[in-house]
Amino acid sequence: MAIEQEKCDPAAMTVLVTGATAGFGEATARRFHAAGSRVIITGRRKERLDSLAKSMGGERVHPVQLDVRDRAAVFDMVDNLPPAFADVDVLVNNAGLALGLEAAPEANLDDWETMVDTNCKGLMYCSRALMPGMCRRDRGHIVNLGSVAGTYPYPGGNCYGATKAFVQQFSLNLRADLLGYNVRVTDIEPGLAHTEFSLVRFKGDENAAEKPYEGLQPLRAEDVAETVFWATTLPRHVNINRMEVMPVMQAFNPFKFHRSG
Ligand code: NDP
Ligand code: 8X3
Repeated sequence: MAIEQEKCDPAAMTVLVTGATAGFGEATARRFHAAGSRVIITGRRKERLDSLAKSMGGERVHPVQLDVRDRAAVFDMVDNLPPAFADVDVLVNNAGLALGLEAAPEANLDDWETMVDTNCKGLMYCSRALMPGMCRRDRGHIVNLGSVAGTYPYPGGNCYGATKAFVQQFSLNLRADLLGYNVRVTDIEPGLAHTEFSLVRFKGDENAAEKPYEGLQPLRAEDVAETVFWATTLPRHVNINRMEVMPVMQAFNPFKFHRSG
């Protein structure tokens, strides 16, 4: 039996990126747009969306100011996409953040709630809003931005790592539920990458934000965008379930022991 090897043509795709105002999301939107895709760019900072759309020449781009934590706004956006952008082929669930690096007993509970609301609930809302259309058209791809922090624990990673473990398992469970449809799901799990992530984590403290990157070459936003682009343009019968991507200069912690005396 001949196996159909339909290559996914980026120029025929409509791609929705959450958190397209910075970092991976912006680089991903630019990567797809440069390849001819129609892109829906979303995020809370409207001036950034407008300037990104302008830099793309205003063609094949639809900016929507959106806070992914606002469930009604997510569904409203999907219901009101202009016809040329309505059939979303690729959802990149990228919007997310880490807040703080305190040990759990001292951590700020509001920060924990913001991470859960954004990284878990926002990703759930966007996925749930777009999946029915993908199933109806029997065509689609959901790419979630997980993290190595979802697999490997580190001090201060507490709630952030747990939200990314949710992303990993949610992605795999979506695969289970979408079996039978030509709808793919991929969890991309980057390691240390130089974006605004650290500035957000350390709440604007530029010195603290730069420390993790000192003396090494972290991933760049473009590196991660390329993995998203690669996974989504593979032939339609291929599903990348999970992909860990680290800088060469990053590896794993050894186990630690606390010894008394
Ligand atoms: P950046 O801080 O550079 O970008 C984060 C993006 O998320 C921004 O566009 C921001 O837009 C958006 N965002 C945050 N909160 C919301 C919200 N409530 N609603 C809508 N958009 C929101 O970080 P990165 O590009 O590095 O991070 C992107 C994703 O990758 C995140 O999920 C992060 O956890 C993950 N990741 C990052 C790694 C790293 O080392 N950098 C490594 C592994 C994973 P705006 O503020 O305009 O809303
Ligand atoms: C971001 C990578 O190591 O800062 O998800 O948690 S890390």
